[in-house]
Amino acid sequence: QTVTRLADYRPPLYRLPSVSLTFWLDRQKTTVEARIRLERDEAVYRPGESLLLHGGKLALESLTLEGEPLMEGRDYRLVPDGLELLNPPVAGELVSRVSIDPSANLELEGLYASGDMLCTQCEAEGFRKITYWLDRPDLLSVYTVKLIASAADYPVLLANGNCIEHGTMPGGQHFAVWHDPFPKPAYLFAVVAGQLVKTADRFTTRSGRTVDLEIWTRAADAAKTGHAMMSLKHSMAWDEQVFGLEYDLDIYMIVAVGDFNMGAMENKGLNVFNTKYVLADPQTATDLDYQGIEAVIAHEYFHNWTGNRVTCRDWFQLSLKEGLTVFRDQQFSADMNSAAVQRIGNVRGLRAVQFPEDAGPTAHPVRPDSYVEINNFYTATVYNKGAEVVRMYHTLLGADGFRRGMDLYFQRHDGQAVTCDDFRAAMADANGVDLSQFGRWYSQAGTPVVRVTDQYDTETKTYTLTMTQSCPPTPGQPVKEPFLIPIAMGLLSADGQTLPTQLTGEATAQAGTRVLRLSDVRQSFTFVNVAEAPIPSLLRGFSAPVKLERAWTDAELATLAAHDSDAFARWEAGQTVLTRVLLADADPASIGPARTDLPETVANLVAATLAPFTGETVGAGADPAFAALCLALPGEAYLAELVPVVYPDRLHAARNALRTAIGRRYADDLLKIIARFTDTGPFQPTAEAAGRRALRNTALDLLVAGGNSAAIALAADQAKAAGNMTDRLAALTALVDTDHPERSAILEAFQADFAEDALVLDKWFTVQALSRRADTLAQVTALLGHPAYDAKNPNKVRALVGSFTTGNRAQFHALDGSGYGFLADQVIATDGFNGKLAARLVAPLAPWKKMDPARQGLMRAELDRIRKTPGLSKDVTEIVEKALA
Ligand code: DPP
Ligand code: ZN
Repeated sequence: QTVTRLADYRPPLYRLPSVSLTFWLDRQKTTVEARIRLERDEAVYRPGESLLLHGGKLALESLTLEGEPLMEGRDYRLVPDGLELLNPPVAGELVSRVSIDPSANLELEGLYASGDMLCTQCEAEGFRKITYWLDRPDLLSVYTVKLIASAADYPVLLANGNCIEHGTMPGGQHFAVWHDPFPKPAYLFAVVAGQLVKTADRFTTRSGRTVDLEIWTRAADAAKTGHAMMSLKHSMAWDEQVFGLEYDLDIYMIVAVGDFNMGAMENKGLNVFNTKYVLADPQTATDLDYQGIEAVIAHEYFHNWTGNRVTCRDWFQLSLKEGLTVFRDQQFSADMNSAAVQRIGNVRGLRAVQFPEDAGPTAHPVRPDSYVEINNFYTATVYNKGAEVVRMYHTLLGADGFRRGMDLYFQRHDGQAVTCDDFRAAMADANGVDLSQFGRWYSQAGTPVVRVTDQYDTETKTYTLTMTQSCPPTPGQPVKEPFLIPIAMGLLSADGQTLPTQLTGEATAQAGTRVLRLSDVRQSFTFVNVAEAPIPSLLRGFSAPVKLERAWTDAELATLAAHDSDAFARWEAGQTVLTRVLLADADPASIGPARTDLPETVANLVAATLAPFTGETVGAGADPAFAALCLALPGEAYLAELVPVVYPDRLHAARNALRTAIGRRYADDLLKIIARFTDTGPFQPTAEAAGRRALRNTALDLLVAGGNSAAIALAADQAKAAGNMTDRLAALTALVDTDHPERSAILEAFQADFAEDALVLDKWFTVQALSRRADTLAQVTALLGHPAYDAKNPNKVRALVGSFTTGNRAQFHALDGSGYGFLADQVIATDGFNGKLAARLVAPLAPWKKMDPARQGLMRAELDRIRKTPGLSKDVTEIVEKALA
């Protein structure tokens, strides 16, 4: 395996300032001509060096330099990675002609067919599958692209930038020429051709320019673009208001594509999106889908500045654009919806996916040091932990300081390809602070642990918090240096009042949340004039991606859950209560029947959460969305992070038993909530309305778990007839766990109702893959043969196979090894045509060392079987070898 290392970075030997591409588009045989201006960089080039132009799966038809044909062997050589120019000139025009077969491209990277359209995906290294090129993000060029195709088959021809010419040609052909004035790296290149219709709108920027907004879809989907368009306009306005960033081209296009490896792609002026993140209407999309669309539309739009205008020097810096852009889309969603609810959702996601990654065999720093296949580093660590790292600048410097840092970053680096260190330097220099220690967040992997002890002195009225930090070893990093950790905090009295905080040496006390900077391995913070022994509220808003431990008493947690001024901290205190019970119940030492009672700590928490919604009127300030989150038990993936040895069945059983107990004991209150929050008017996709639906459907889920027959009957009705997909799917999800006599008929009817809607069928596959019933793997295996299933379509594979292996932990980890065998079969089959998708699928097998001894051997055996498969992609090989190392 070839390893690429950050330490080996060299700037490109050549500049390619401009390129003209001509595409003769055809499904089976597309020809691409590239006219490239070559200019040697004498500061980098070493005499005698050849020039490697990257290329993969290209059939070379001709190659000339300054009009002279080049001869293989003498002038160039074809090598596995591309084409080597043996005596590259100081400067000149290189013209290549290659052909490619989009219909055979099932890896969905480069130029490929999706349905009857043609489209591209170039990030990270797909452009080399279109033409020979120096395919690296620090090589910026101006592109002019001519597309030629059958006017009947491909009436719409799109590329980056502005359309400067179009017309018809003999033989039923037509053409369009696109020019993008902004120099860009090849990974932002895009082309789309097909039978598409556009939904058009306009946005006027704050400087008064008009931008055409176009969302391109299949004709049947055009009616479902309204939410995406509105989200785009909100994003454009938000980026102007919050960061002073305005859009730069005259046109912004989004194309929805049904076959896509990722969520979406920020190609300059021509985003290509997975249909999942564009199309919505109330009958087919859930509240979660609406939120996902808003977030991803914003994310790709925000990339225009953080990613495109300022891009990455090399792929090790991926988090420079992704961590920053995820942070920006999170802030946007927080402003558009409930900030607390958004933050809790972000943290739940981080804990469910990134914490396990950081603790497993593929753990890597936010800025990795090496990779075999860069696609394996589009991870929760680079994206979501990267966003937490950016959030910490914001917490440490404040909103204004962060903005100053952003302004300086753009002032210094607009039009450049830069590093995470450049970003950190801009933040430090704009604020006159030293952020050198902060750099360890980029270079050290692993989730730090902060342990807190405290002491109150009644005599002197002082209170001392002592924090120690450590970080577990990760592959290649046995020892860690201390991090700079911002701890947002406050103090509460025993009855829940906010206490002012005054650190030793400070002249006055502060009222609200303050940020302590933990930078040493062990550090104490002493507060003076503390009237009584306080309850510390720590890591408010989840101010750092760490695990914080303190031995709160049950009474303290109840006070925090009821009274903390920070909503995240209130939620977190409740989660700690629930987590304690679940971990005790799942402890292998506590063999016994599943619980039927409810511990008082949990009962008090649930009662307090439900109370505002069960009286005559809803309590003032009570937020249904927040209540729904408080009633959601910690996920099994997160719980697994908290135990030394994982018994997935025990965690699952403990969680089920607690759900059931809550559903039984609070049946009356939960039924009242269902009645109170039953939607009567037309569907509104607002955060408020979504919050009411969330609380109502959480109540339904708990009641069904508790075996409540009225609720089960209601779930059946709602699954058949609810007027919106949120309620319908929630009911179906609850119902599929049961043995309701109509279960199969309802599932069949749902499938029939949406037989033409690929995205709803994805939900239908997922709902069955997540069923708690013991026959689920058999069902999933049968569904692989369903006519609506398509093993080549990433959304389908993720919906059925991925949902089962990541979302149905108890059955995936069945002790007979059937779940592991199933996944290995799917990985091997998928790897035959799409290594990128297969490498994502294999992840649940990787953390075998954390499992109980019986499962370890079974998982390992399947990893071994995958590794021995002939012709395995380097994508899967890299993950499997790390897992087995
Ligand atoms: N760059 C894309 C995104 O995260 C993923 N390929 O927006
Ligand atoms: Zn991104």
